[in-house]
Amino acid sequence: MRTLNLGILAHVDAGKTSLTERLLHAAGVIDELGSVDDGSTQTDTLDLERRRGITIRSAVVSFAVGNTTVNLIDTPGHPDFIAEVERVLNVLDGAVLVVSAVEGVQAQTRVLMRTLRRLGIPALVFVNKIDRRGARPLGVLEELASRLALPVAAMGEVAGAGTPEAAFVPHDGAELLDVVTLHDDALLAAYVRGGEAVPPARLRAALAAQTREALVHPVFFGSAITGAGVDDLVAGVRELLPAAGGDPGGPVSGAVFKVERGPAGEKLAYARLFSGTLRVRDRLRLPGGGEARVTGMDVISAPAPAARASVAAGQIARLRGLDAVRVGDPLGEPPPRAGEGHFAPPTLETVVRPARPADRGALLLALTRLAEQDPLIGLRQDDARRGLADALRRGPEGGHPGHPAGGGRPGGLLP
Ligand SMILES: Nc1nc2c(ncn2[C@@H]2O[C@H](COP(=O)(O)OP(=O)(O)OP(=O)(O)O)[C@@H](O)[C@H]2O)c(=O)[nH]1
Ligand SMILES: [Mg+2]
Repeated sequence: MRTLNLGILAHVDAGKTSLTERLLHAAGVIDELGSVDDGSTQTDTLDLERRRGITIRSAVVSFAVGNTTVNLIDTPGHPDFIAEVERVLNVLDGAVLVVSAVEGVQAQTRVLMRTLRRLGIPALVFVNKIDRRGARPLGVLEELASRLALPVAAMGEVAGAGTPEAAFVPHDGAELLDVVTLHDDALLAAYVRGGEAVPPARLRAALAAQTREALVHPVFFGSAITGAGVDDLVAGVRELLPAAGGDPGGPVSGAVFKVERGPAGEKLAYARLFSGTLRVRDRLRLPGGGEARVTGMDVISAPAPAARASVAAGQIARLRGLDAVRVGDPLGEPPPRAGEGHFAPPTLETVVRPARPADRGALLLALTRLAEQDPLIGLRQDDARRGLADALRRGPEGGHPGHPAGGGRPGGLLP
């Protein structure tokens, strides 16, 4: 089996979580389709996410298509939660950028796409909500090409846009030729010699090669709600995006992109391995000089995470035992894109005081846990004001967002 670590990214409300749900359903992982509006999806599991119908934390799910295991990471679209997206970007092999066929390209779409391109992450575009009144698939395709200056390859067109019957009609090969020959001189020469007789398989292979190099972004159209175009997107994910590489025999190198607490309060660290094989009971060096032992691990699988004795390069694991680990930490050798910040962090400082002084310890613990899950939150204790300052600080003062200097570490609270 090949593994593909795939991120779903978009502006707020574009339909990422609905699409994730639809993909799980299409892959047979879930029998019943959950809905964001009813608070019943697989990935929006926090109480606040369900009540508000928004995504706050990134969530990992997994499904298989053909010989590919896809680890899919649903991310929040609201700019306030950009830190979640930031860490996820470091572990992706590919991405699906979702754009609403009604609202079109938004400021956040531009921020995300620019970052994906800077990092050279291959990305497909899914123009969602073609069933909604006001859907304008051609206009959005044009916006992608002009406003984002994106080298796009429309993989088809929409029939009945703006109606519940809206359908995706895939292009046949001839229509893809124009885009693909732009970056493939050999193919262009074959085309010029032989007219339109370029075999579809050759065209598809050229498109896959160019997509993997992020030279071109194939654009699909569909609806997460009706399911239109979703099978074509799945085929595109399987055929056009690259599998995770990495040598399972090499030195261990990984990156933690999400931290959460289990039912008993134990820390669970989601990490992607880029190289090597990590086993239960292995000791790992952590940033800040400490060491920790992996006491258990799961891989994400349906219907529940599955315990494993080891994970290898390319895979995502949920690790136990790394009590001091923080989001963004490298594991073992520095991973590619280690410690890079991709977005300008928000700047805001706020003082938090317990309503009852006796709750001070509990408040400190809660804020410490918040800070360990969000790399952009730095926490410091301000005894002069007997308050806890929960500071979101930027670059030089706060250190790197992933490793805020001193005060950002739970252990480094100011006296
Ligand atoms: N008509 C229609 N509505 C959709 C479609 N996809 C999503 N929606 C609706 O759009 C709203 C937002 O959907 P979500 O899936 O939560 O969007 P999201 O991108 O995950 O939102 P955030 O995670 O909060 O950024 C919900 O009310 C969905 O029911 C679609 O294809 N068609
Ligand atoms: Mg969502």
